[in-house]
Amino acid sequence: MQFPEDIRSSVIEGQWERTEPLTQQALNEGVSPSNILNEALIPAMDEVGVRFQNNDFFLPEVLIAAKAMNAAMEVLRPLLTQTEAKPRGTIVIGTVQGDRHDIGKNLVAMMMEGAGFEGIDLGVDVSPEQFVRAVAEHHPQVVAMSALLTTTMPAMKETLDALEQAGLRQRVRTMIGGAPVSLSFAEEIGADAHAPDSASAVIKMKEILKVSQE
Ligand code: B1M
Repeated sequence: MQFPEDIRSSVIEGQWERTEPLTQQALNEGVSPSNILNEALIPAMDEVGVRFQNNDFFLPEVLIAAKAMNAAMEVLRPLLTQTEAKPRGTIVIGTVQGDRHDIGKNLVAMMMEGAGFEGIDLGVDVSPEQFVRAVAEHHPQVVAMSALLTTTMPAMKETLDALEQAGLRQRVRTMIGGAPVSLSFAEEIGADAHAPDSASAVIKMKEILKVSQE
């Protein structure tokens, strides 16, 4: 197998039946899960995005590439979620209202779980009220929100406002992320942290909760 090219092309071409065994093979050959993610899977989805933007791909091609990406993530999941011994806290995570992109959010949730956090995953298209209910019910230390669309970024602010109105804002730290989301946007809306990718999301999470980085 040619790594990363074979996995990358199987995702771009939406050959999800190939992606799973190729991912397993790469692991068997000693490639680390993070290299599979960063050298094959994430660049493949970036390329799908470029082709979609250029009208070379349409929604069915994007959907089937996402299916291939998910097939690979299912292989990586047990490795990414192997927990460090000590429970570090609880996180409520979701993709904000109006947004159905969940690959990045799932990756962040897996990495958090792997770092010892308990993740309460609310899924996609999560309304501010659903976030508020989950915070009241689960008492997490952190609320983590993902958005992939510029049009859904305002839902992050709406969620922070809803937490404030419910009197819960001071009880939790908040983290936001997703391709269009920046640190300056986080500062603008008053989120406590921003992370550009899943690996730095874990580092940021430990920073804001002041738990050790090892
Ligand atoms: Co959509 N889509 N999509 N799409 N899609 C984008 C985001 C887009 C950039 C494509 C493009 O035009 N080039 C564009 C957004 C443009 C914009 O707003 N500026 C777009 C569009 C327009 C749309 C629709 C509106 C298309 C339409 O219907 N006409 C539609 C919207 C549907 C909706 O949500 N209501 C739509 C639909 C879809 C599919 C359903 C077909 C599918 C999603 C399938 C799924 O998620 N289950 C899809 C996909 C796959 C994409 C692209 C191609 C890939 C996204 C992805 O999974 N990347 C995407 C183009 C792109 O991003 N290059 C695109 C891989 C993933 C690992 O990366 O999600 O960025 P990402 O996550 C990263 C970081 O961002 C970060 O960590 C992750 C790992 O490093 N991160 C966080 C994410 N969340 C975080 C949270 C954190 C911290 C870090 O803390 C809490």
